[in-house]
Amino acid sequence: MAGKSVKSGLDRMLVIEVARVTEAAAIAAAHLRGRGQEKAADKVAVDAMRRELAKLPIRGTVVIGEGEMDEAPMLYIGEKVGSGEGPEVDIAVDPLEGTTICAKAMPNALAVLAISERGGLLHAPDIYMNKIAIGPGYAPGIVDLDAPPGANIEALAKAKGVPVAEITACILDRPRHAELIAAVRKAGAAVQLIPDGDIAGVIWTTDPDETGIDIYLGSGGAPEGVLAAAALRCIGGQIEGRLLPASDEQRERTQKMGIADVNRKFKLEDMASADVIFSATGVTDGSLLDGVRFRGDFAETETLVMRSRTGTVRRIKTTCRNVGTRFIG
Ligand code: VTB
Repeated sequence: MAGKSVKSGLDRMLVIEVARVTEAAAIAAAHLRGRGQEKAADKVAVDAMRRELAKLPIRGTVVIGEGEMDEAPMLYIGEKVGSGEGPEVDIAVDPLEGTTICAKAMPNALAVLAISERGGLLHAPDIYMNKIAIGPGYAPGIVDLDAPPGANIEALAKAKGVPVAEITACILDRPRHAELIAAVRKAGAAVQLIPDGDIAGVIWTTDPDETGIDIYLGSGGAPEGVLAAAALRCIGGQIEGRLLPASDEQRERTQKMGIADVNRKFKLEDMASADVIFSATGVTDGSLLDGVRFRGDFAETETLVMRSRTGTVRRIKTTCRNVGTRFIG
């Protein structure tokens, strides 16, 4: 029976299904905006995402999730999700990207999910990754993770045909980035610092006229790096990343996940190597997406959902019944 409905690859019908999943997580988390409760907000987003994933006609395996099985009760790496009928897919989730920004009701918290054909997403451990990303329209390799920041900024300005002073880099505001920030400014470019949320930071590079961001630089979570690569596979652009294991334990964990060379430089195609569908719904207002609006009995969401096979990018405004942290979509 299941065999009959199985299709190879990602059925385009899944686009709307996947959007439903991030909508549900965003609405749940939005109920806890500004409450100073990171963990609680994350938990309701995870619950909602898991509940919605269970309805999807897929045989899914979580490859980027809330953590290892022993540390995360739900959406842990390796967990099987979906109805159990349909294509075999891998799933990367960040039910609440920016738990702290949601807890503080600051801009750019998102609910994020990517789904790929089996084996299409890098199984990255939850450690840091050094990243560099730019938007579409540039020759491959014009920026390089291993080049000094100043050289990358200059190469990008040249390729864009603008003075270096017109380039802006987005960087996570962390003490560990002090040198990087100084080097970018010394090269003559501007720096936009963000408190959290580097998936959005990478996506901003795909539309510099709108966002003012040309390049993303610095270290953040490796899972967020894979999700950002999935987004760029759909929308265009370049990203490179290298894991930054900080201990023997992290090196071992990385190898256990199938990455033999922990120092390897990953390109977009290494992190998102097959067809993907990527979906993000705004939790708080941001420059990528509006956050959830509650209007009486209804909740309104904005979702960016894209599909790599066709490069179609959709923005979906949805109004659905507001049922607290639950969801009827
Ligand atoms: C980034 C950011 C995330 O983690 O990946 C960051 O995008 C990296 O970790 O929203 P540090 O906070 O330790 O720098 C998040 O902030 C999520 O925790």
